Amino acid sequence: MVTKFKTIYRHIIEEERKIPEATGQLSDLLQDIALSCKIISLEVNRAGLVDILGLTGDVNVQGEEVKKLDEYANEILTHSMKVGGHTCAFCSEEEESFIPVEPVYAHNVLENKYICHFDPLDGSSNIDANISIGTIFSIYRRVSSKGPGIIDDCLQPGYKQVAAGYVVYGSSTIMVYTAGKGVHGFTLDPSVGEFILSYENMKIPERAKIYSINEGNYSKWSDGMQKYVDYVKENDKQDGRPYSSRYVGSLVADFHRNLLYGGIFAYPADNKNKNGKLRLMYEANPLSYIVEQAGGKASDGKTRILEIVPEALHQRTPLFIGSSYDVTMIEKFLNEYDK
Ligand code: AFP
Repeated sequence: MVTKFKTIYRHIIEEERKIPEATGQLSDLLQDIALSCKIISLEVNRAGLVDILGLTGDVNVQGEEVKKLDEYANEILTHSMKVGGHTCAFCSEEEESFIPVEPVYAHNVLENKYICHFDPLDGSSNIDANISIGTIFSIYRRVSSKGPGIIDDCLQPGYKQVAAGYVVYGSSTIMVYTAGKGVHGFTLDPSVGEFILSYENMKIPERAKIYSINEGNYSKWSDGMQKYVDYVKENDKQDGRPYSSRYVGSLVADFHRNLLYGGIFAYPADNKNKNGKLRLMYEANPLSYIVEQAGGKASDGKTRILEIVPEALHQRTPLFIGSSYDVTMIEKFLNEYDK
């Protein structure tokens, strides 16, 4: 049970103090991201008023252009990366290519030793219906030595992440992150504007109660995939089946619920999309790092997601992520029926 108030800032700093050689750069970068997400959260909460205060593309009463929320979120994070002094490059799901960053503090090349990937507003098609959406981020150490980052810095396999996290803009705004020492969640208290520790050392139940998948795609799936979904719906009380079905269609929201209650999220390949829909660098890798830190598992059906060597920034991958028992079970079904 959490008994005392701890802000995300204090938590990050306390974690950093446990590592004697830490320079504080990662802590600063995480804090920049937390601040950006607080700003995005404010705007997400006002989304329902856009039609009243002015449509996107309009000029509002302050003479500012009303931006689409995903563009707004992208601009906030982009600004934070450019001026923060901690990244040598960053990659946004909204941008075609990576963005190299000139060192802000030219006297100290160590200042910009990180790379950040982010999906500024995932699930943005849900905004108009007031359904939870999220920001996802992931941080790597640069492999180049100095100056603005290069593509090799940005295309590293997921096991090289040093931190990852997400923010759900839901009934509350919650930020969950890992820096390789457990997964911790913080709820935004809007009255004081602070993320307060609300879930310490999160662990995903080993076995799922919930399956999350867009079942409208059933007829396009492989035999193995169809048989797995038939299996979780079978009546076997002793084995805990049928599972409940929950699918928001907003990855962060589906993932967060499954992390808390135990669940399996699947976005498989189908006969139209051979690599599924989700993006390795912006969605699959960060959530896979988090789920493993929480005791769960993530796979593309054959390979551990974190071991996939990326070839392109926007590469897609099938994704099976959540309670470890269930990810292993899907792998077995795919292996047995999809020769
Ligand atoms: P959008 O950002 O285009 O809404 O996509 C959301 C998403 O990438 C992810 O958040 C969902 O899990 C997934 O797509 C839902 O995809 P389907 O609509 O095909 O089920």
